[in-house]
Amino acid sequence: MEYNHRSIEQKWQKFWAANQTFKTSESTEKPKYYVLDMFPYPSGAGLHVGHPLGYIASDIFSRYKRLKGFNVLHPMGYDSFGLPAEQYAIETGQHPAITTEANINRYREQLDNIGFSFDWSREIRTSEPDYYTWTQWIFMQSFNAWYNLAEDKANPIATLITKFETSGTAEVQAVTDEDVLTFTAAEWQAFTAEEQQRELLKYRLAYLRESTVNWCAALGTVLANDEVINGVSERGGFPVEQKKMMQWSMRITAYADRLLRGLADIDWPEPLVEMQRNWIGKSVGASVKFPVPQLDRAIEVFTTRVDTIFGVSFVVLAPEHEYVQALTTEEQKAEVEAYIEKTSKKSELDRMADTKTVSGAFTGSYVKHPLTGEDVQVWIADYVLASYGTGAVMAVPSGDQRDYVFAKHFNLPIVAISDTQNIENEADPNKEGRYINSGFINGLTYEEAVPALIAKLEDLKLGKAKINFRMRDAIFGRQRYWGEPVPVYFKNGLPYLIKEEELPLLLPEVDKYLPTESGEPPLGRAEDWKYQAQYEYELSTMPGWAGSSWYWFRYMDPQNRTAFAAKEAVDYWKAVDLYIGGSEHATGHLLYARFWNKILKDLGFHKEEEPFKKLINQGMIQGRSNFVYRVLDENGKGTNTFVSLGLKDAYNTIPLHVDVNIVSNDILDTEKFKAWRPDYANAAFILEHGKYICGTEVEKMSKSKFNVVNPDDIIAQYGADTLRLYEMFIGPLEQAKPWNTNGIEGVYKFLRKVWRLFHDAEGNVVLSDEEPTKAEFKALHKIIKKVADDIERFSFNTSVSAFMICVNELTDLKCNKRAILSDFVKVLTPYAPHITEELWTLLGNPEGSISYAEYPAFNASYLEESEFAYPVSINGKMKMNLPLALDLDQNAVQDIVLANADVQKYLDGKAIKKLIFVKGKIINIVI
Ligand code: ANZ
Repeated sequence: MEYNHRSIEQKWQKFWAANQTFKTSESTEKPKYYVLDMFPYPSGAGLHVGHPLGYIASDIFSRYKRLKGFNVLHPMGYDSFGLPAEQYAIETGQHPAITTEANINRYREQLDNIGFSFDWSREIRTSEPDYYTWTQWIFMQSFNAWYNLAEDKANPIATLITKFETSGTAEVQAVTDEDVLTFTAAEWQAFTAEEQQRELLKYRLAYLRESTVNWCAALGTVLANDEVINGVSERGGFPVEQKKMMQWSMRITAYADRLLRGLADIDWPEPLVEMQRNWIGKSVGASVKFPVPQLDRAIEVFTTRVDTIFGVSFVVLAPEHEYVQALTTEEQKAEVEAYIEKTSKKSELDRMADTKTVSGAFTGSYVKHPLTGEDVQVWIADYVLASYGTGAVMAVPSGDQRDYVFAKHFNLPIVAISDTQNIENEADPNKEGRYINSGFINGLTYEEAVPALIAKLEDLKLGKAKINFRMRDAIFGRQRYWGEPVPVYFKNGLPYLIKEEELPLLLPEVDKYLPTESGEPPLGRAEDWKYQAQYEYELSTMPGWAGSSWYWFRYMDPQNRTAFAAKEAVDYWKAVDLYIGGSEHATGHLLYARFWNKILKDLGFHKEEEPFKKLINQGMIQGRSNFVYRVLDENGKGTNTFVSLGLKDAYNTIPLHVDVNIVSNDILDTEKFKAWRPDYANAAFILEHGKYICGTEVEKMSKSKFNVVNPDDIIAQYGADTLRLYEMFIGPLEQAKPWNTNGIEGVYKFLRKVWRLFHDAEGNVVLSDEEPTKAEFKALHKIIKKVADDIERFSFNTSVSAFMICVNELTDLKCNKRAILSDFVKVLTPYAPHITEELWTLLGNPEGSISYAEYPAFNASYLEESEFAYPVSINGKMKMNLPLALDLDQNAVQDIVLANADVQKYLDGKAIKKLIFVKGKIINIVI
């Protein structure tokens, strides 16, 4: 029988499904291993060959780990809430649940074709009520929790209430909103229930607060910073304004330091760790107060350079700072208001990016320098961000470039504060010299000055050491339909949770997936949708990241109706051992998932500080586009003639993308091209050597570039095993690389060669039970070692070439020994599971057991050489090679060498003086 990938692959895919071969349970003696893929958003376009890259790698790893005796959890599901389905619903009126279901079915079919060893009995979908019940439940846990700094962990809110009841705020160290009250136990007791709720909201991990958002009125929604480009929405180009709104937020900042520290304990790619580190953005510095006598308050600034405090020449507030109005004098009012109006149109991102324009306005007021008592001008400028630090800076033109440019522009003083500073053309923030013009720190070094200043400021109660994080609390609401409803209702303007037993709060039906006429989110359209028929529910839904921030737990126990996962399952599977996915999730998903993991840990639901121990980013597979060259006439108009790549320079042409599926090895199928589009039906071609050669370029894989390759097409032609091997073969997993089918034939040929090792020319199975030769053992044990080493290093591409070498060797040796081939298929099965199942059966094993066979043990002695071809020299001149056993001693060697007929010829009857012998290296005869 010839190798027939189609029938073999279908047979085994059916077998695995029918026998639930990859169904995993917790009750086993084997050690556990959890391999997770980033689950897909099921889009309408289906999978292209880039998507399964990571899934193939993780599947190889999972299959390998099973062979190594591990109980492997390898699940798959769908991140099925999200914008595209909703956008489609708006355009077509089709319920997003329906398109989502159709897309999932299509994904499933495509995934099944590739032969993954997923435990499909554990499939999850984030948009199913069964699942989002628990997303809502986790939200409730966060609402019912506060961050206790004394224990450096979240605690149930009940413990905070107890503290308030017994000692007020005196004993409480918490991460909170800025405007918390200070009160005694008696005062707490005297608060009304609503006052108490309002105060607790400032402590909860999930809380409501007013935040500045990018509001797009035309789309009726808040947009993330990266959805706003140059002040307009990325989608549709509608105007976006900065607006204050009550929004649900998650107090991720409470975890900033733990999120940072945790990075040291996980094995993630360094660039990714660095991105998270920057995102968290820890700055060590000081907060300093500049008294404002006229308001009887102080402006607090955050600085990382308290040592420059004597170089302060003015103070700058963000235009949104709460003191701006009170500080603006009558004379400056018009200017300040005009400036605020102008700057409100810019997003924070634009403000950070713009380092060129210098703009600002003087408020007309002064504050007191905390150490000199001198008057310091107060300005507003948009280079100071409202949301960072305290929204105010002490400006030191000699130390900070933005302050320098600002001072130059507005003619404000610039004073050098260090004897080594050169501030002719720019700020010189050096810390090397000794201080000058700096009061009591004059003559000190940086290391001496900082503690002295902090101590002084603390004495004066005008400052203290402070650590600041760049990270902001995460906004947790979208004014959208297709997401999890927030399980909250409002009474007198205050939010309350629904009862746990009332979960899930189902996503209600609406007539249209658009905001209401009065600008409320789509859920505002739901009829009779009220808690206890009277209280308004929260109308925004959860953000895209909610469902993916805990999904790895659900796979541990997906059908559980009484918990997000049973304690036994969570204790058994613990954390994800290997997580594979794209680097685009570096700061979104991967940060939020770590955050929720820590909340659930703090509240006692599991014990793992970090959810993903090892993480690998698979590189992007780019498209390899093909071009045809349309000839232009003398007026520059396109003709219907196309010239081949090599001849195009003789013509005036424009390149056009052509569907890569009608091009093979860069040669265009001209008949298919004519049939591709009606206007090409009469196309004429200028060929080279009888062929039309297309141009190529590596670009993003996308429909508009006609370079999308569907794995289904590859599988139909070559089979899933070829696709799997080929995806690994094209390059290192982590690297970006173009898809290029040119080499796929070679991989396909390799599998046919494997097949032929088992069959004679007539296609009969011929296997021998003879003892293998040394050479056969050597070829086998080389691959046993190589593949295990490669997989453990996640170097999958190198294994594929090693397989090819091994099969060539076995073919040359005409090896059909059962003992060799049966180990060989075990080594190959993670990569090519279908053909190896079939061959395993041909070897006489019970059907379908290769997935749980044992990875062959490596025996190093097979790789040791037993013979060496010695170079034999006479008087230092190399004459010949002589293969000899390596265990011979000098005497035995001498006997053999001298008896050798060729050596005799060279000696020509002469007597030898001596024979120099170095084991494994040389033989030199001296005559
Ligand atoms: C005085 C000073 C002197 C500063 C000097 C720097 C150099 P990172 O490291 O990013 O935390 N700053 C503080 N809050 C700000 C805000 N809301 N918007 C814009 N800038 C702000 O930087 C902290 C430094 O950035 C602070 O230290 C402050 O300027 C500025 F030679 O204070 B510095």
